[in-house]
Amino acid sequence: MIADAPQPVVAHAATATATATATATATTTAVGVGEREFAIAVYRPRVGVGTLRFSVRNLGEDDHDLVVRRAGRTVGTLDLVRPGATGVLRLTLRRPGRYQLVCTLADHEARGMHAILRVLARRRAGT
Ligand SMILES: [Cu+2]
Repeated sequence: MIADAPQPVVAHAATATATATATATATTTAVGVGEREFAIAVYRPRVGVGTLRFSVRNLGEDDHDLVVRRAGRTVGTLDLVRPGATGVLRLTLRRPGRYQLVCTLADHEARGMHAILRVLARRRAGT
C-alpha cells in the first residue's frame, strides 16, 4: 500500500497542471503582422498553442487578406484589409506545428506574400 502511495499524489499533480494549463490557454497572445506588396512580416513568429490575436496592418497600397493554413488546410481567414487599415483575427490553435500565413488575393502569394508561424507545444501565459 505504501508503494502505491505516490501514485495518487502524481495523479493529483497532473490535475493541478491541467488546471493551470487551461488558465494559460485563456490568455491571448498578440501576433502583429505587417502586409505590403509583396511580403508578409510576422513580428512574433513563434508562439505557444492557445488563442492568438492577429493584428494585421496593411502597410501597402493595395488590398490584402490573410489566410492561415496548416498542412494545406485553411484554419482561419481574415477578409480584405484596406491600405492603412488594421484587421483583427482571433484564432485558437491547439496543434503545434508550422502554420502558413498567406495573402490569397490575385497572385500575391506567388509574388511573396507568405510567411511561417511556428506554434510550439508549450503554453505561454501572459505574453
Ligand atoms: Cu495581398
